[in-house]
Amino acid sequence: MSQNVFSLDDTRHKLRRILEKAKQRVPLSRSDVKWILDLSEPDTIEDLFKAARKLREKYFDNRVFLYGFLYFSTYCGNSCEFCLYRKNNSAAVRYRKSLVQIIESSRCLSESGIHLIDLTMGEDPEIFQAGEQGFDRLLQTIRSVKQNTNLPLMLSAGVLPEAVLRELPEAGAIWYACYQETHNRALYQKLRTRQDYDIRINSKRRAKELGLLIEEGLLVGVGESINDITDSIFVMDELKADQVRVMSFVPQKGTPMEHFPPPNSLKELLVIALMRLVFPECLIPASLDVGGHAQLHRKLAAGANVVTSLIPPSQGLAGVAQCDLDIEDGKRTTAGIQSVLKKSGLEPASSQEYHSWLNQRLESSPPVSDQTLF
Ligand code: SAM
Ligand code: MD0
Ligand code: SF4
Repeated sequence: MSQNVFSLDDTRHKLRRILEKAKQRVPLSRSDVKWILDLSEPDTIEDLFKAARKLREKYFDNRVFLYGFLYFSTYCGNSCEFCLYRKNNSAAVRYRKSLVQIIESSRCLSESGIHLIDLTMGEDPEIFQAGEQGFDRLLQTIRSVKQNTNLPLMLSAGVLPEAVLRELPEAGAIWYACYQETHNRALYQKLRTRQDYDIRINSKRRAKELGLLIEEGLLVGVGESINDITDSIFVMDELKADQVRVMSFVPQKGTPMEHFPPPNSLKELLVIALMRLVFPECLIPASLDVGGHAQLHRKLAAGANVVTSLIPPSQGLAGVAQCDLDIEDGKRTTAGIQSVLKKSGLEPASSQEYHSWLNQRLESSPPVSDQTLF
C-alpha cells in the first residue's frame, strides 16, 4: 500500500474521532481545532461539512433564521484598516437615515418575513460625540423600530458606554453585536488602530452580564495564523457568545488594505464548520455580505443556520463588506434567497421558533445582579 493511502486512512480515522467527540459534546482540544483548520483534502472536508450539517439538524432541524440588515448611518469616527467606512475614506458612500426613513425600511424588512432587524452604524460622531444626548437619540431610534415592528432587535453600533448598554433591553434590543475580528492582540491593534482591545472585549462581557445576548465575530484573511483562529475559538467559548461568526476579508477601495490579497473562500467555510462542531447549539451566520447570493449555498452547506445581511432594495441602503452587491436587484431579500434555501434542504423558521430559541438562551444565562458584580 502506498504512503498516500495510509495517510488518507489516518486522516479519515482522525476526523471520525474528532466528530465523535463533538457529537458526544466532549470539548475539542487545541490540537483537534488546529487540525481541522489545517484540512485541505477535499473528501475529508466534505465529510466535515456533512457532520456539521448533521449537528445543525440535531439542534435546529431544517430551520434557518433570517436577519434583516439596516445600516442606518455610514459615518464613522474610527479608522479600522480593513473597513470601507473608516473616517476620511472618500470612496465610501455616506448617509445618515432620518427616523422616518429608518422606520420605513424596518417595516419593509418586517413585511418580508425576517426574524430580526440588525440596526447597524459606524461610530457616528453625531452620536458618539454628542454625549448623553447622542446616545439618547440612538436609544430613541431603537424604541421606535421596536414599536413599529415588534421584532427582536440587534444593535451593532460599535463600543457603547456601559450606561447605554444598560438601557438597551428596555429600549427593545435583545442582542449586542461587536466583533473583535481577532484575539491576537498585536494583530487586533494593527486592524483596529484606535480602539483598545480590552475596552472592546469587555463591552461584550458587560453586555452579557446585563442580560443581553452577544455576537462575537472573526475576520479571516487579515494576516491571522491557525493558532490565532484556535485562540479565538476558545475566547468565544469563554465569552459564552450566543452567536458566532466568521467573514472573509474583502479588500476595500481607498483603505490601507486595498491591495491586501483576499483569502481563499474555503477558510471561512472551514471555520463555519468548526464553529458548528464546537458550538452546536449556537447561531452561526452565513453572511450575504461576503460573496453575496452566489456563495450562500456553500456557507449553509458548511453548517451555518442564520442568513444575515438581507437588505431591502430601493431604500438607498448599503452593506459593509460588499456595499452594493446583489442589493438593488433584490437578491438579498427573503424572496431572493428562497431558491438557495430550497436547494439546501432548509426552510425559514417560524417567528415562534426564533422566539423560543431566544427565550431558552436567555433563561440559560440570566443577568448577573448588580450586587454580585463588584
Ligand atoms: N461600526 C461598528 C463596529 O465596527 O463594530 C458596526 C459595524 S460592523 C457591522 C462592521 C463589521 O463588518 C466589522 O466588525 C467586520 O467584521 C465587518 N467588515 C468590515 N469591513 C470588512 C471587510 N473589508 N471585509 C469583511 N468584513 C468586513
Ligand atoms: C452582516 N453586513 O450580517 C452585516 C454586518 C453587523 N452585525 C452585521 C456585518 O453580514
Ligand atoms: Fe467604523 Fe466599524 Fe468600520 Fe471600524 S469597522 S471603521 S468602527 S464602521
